[in-house]
Amino acid sequence: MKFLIKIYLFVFVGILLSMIYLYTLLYQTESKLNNNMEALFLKQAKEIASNISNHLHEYIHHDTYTELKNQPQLREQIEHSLTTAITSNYQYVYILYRDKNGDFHYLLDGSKNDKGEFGETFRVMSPKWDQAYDSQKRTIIHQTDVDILSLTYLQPFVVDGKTEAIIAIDFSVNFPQSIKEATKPMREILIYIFIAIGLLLIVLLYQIVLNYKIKKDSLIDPLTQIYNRHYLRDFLNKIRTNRYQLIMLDIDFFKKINDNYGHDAGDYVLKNVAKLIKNEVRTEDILVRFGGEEFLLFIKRDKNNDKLAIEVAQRIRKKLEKKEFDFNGAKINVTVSAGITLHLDHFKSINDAIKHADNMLYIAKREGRNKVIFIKPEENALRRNYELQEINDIKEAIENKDLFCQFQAIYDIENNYIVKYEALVRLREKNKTIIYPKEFISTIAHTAIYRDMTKVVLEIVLRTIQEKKVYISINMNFSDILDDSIYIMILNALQEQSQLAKWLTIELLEYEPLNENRIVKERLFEIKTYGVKIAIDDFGSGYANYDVFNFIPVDIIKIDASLIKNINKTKTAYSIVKSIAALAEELNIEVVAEYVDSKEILDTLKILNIRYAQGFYLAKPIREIEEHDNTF
Ligand code: GH3
Ligand code: MG
Ligand code: MG
Repeated sequence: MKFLIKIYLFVFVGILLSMIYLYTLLYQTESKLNNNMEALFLKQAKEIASNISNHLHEYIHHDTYTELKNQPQLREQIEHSLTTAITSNYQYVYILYRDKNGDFHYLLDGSKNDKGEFGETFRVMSPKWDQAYDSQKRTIIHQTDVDILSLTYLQPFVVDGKTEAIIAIDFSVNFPQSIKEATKPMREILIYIFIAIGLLLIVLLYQIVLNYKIKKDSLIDPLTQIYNRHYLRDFLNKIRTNRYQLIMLDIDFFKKINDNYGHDAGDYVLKNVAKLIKNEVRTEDILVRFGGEEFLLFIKRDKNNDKLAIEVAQRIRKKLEKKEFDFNGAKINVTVSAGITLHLDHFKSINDAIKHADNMLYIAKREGRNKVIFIKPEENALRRNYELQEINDIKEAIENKDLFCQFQAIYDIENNYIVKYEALVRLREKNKTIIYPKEFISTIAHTAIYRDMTKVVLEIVLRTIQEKKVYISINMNFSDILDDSIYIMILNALQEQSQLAKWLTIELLEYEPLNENRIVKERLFEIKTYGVKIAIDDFGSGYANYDVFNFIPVDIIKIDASLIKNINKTKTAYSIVKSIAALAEELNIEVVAEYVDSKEILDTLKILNIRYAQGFYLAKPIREIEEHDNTF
C-alpha cells in the first residue's frame, strides 16, 4: 500500500515538474524571440538615426531651430528623406527640439499620417526625453502594451557640444502577440494534458483510497472493530518477535451470558470488553479478536520492564472484574482469564509462542478462572512445564484416538449375574502405559479437551451398546450436561437410535449446588423421557446431600467407596450404608455398592439387602465385553 502511494506521489511530482518545465520553456522562447526582435530594431533604428544625423550635419551649421525656420525648402527636403525611412514597422520618424520652457516642439516629421507641423508642441510622456536631451546619450523608451512590441529610439542631435534637437524613431510591431498566437495551440494542449492527467490522478487516488479502505475493512472485525485473524496473519509475517510480549485473553463462562441474556447481550459484552481492553493498551500494542470471545494482545516490549505484559493483563483483569455491563437493564459481570508468553523469541515459531500462551490460558481456566498465568522463570518452571507437557500429551492422545474405555461389570449379587457395565475412560500414552482418569481429569477439567474427551467416551459407549447389546453406565458431571454441544450430541444419539436409550445409564459424578440446577433438571428430565437411567455416583461421600432427590430424577444410587471399604470396620459406615439402603427402598431407587474387594464385604451387603455390587472381588475392568445374547 505504502509502495503504491510512493509511486503515486512520484508520478504526481514528475508530471507537475515537467509541466512547469514546459511552461517556462515556452515563456523563455517567447521572451527570447522578443529580445531578438528588439535587438534587430535597435540596430536598424541606430542606422536610420545616424543617417538622418549625418544628413542634418550637412545642412545645419549653428542654430538648428533658426536655420530650419528660415529655410522651408530645406525642411521639405530633409522631411522627404525622413519619409523614405518610414515602413509599416517604423511608422513615425521625427525630430523635436526643446524650448527654454522645457517643452518639446516638432522640427521635422517624416510621418505620412498625422504629420506634426514645424513648431507644433509635442507632449512627451516620459522623463527619458529630458534625460536623453541632457545626457546626450542614445535612449530607448519601452511602451508597456504587452501584445505589441513598441519602442521609441531617441538619438540627440549635437552641434558644437550643444543638444540642438532629438531624433525619434517609433517602432511598433505586434510581434509578441503573433508569438503568443503561434504558441497558443501548444499552450492549450499543455493545459488539456494537465487537466487530463489531473483527472487521471484524482481517479487513481480515489482507487488507491478505496483499495486501502477495502483492505482495511477486511482486516477489521465488524462487531468489535478490532483486528481479525486475517490481520494477524499479515502482522505475524511482518513483526520481529523479540519486540513483543503476548497475552491471550478469554472471557470466562461467556456462553452463560448468551444463554442467560441472549446473543445480543453477548455481542454487547464482547464489544465493550474489546473496547475496555483497547483503552488499557497503547497505540503500538496490537489487539486481535482471535476467536469467538478470545483475544490476542501483542504488547510492545519495554526494555526496562520485563513483566509489562503481566502488568497489563492484571490491569485488564481487575478493570473487568469491577466493571458492570448494563444491557437493557440487565447488569452483567464478566471476568477474563489470561495466558502470557513473555519471551516470544524463546520459541521455534510464533505459532508455538501463541500455543504457549494458550496453554497458560488453559491453566488459568483450570485454576478457577479470573487469573493471569505465565511461566515464572524461577521456581514454577518445572511444575508448569510438566503440566503443559501433560495437557499437550492428553490433547494429542485424544486426537490420535488413544483414548479408550475399560468396562467393569456390575453384578446382581442376589442372582449372581452381570446386569451392567460401567465404562471407565483410559488414556494410552506414547510409551503405551495406561493412564487412569484420576491422573489426568483434573488437569484437563474445564478445558475444551475435557469436552472432547466426554464426546469420545460417549461415542464408544453408544457403539458398544449397539455391538454387544449390554447395559452400560457412563460417567458425566454437571458441566457435561450443561454443555450445549454434549447435550445436543446425547439428544441426537437418543433420537436416532431410540432403542439404545434404555441400555444407557448416566452416572452423575459430582453434585455441585450450581445456579444452573434448573437447566440441569430440565435436561435430565428430557434425557430420561427416552428411557435413559440416571444414577448418582459416590453417594454418601462427605455429607450425603438428600436435596439431590428434589431436583434430579434419580433411578440408581451408587454408594461411595469410602463407606463400602469401611463397612466391616466402623459402625458408622455400616449404619450409613444401612440407612441409605433403607432410604433407597423407600424411594424405590436401586442401590449399587462400589469397591467390593472381598468376600466379607459382599456378605455384609447381602445381609443389608443391597442387590447390586461392583468391585475387584467380583470383576476387574476389562477391555472387551463378551457378546451377550440380550436382544433389543
Ligand atoms: P470458559 O470460561 O471456559 O472460556 O467458558 P466459555 O463459556 O467462555 O467458553 P466456550 O468456549 O465454551 O464458549 C464460548 C461461547 O462464545 C460459545 C459461542 O456461542 C460464544 N460466541 C462466540 N462468538 C460469539 C459472538 O460473536 N457473539 C456472541 N454473542 N457469542 C459468541
Ligand atoms: Mg470463554
Ligand atoms: Mg472459549
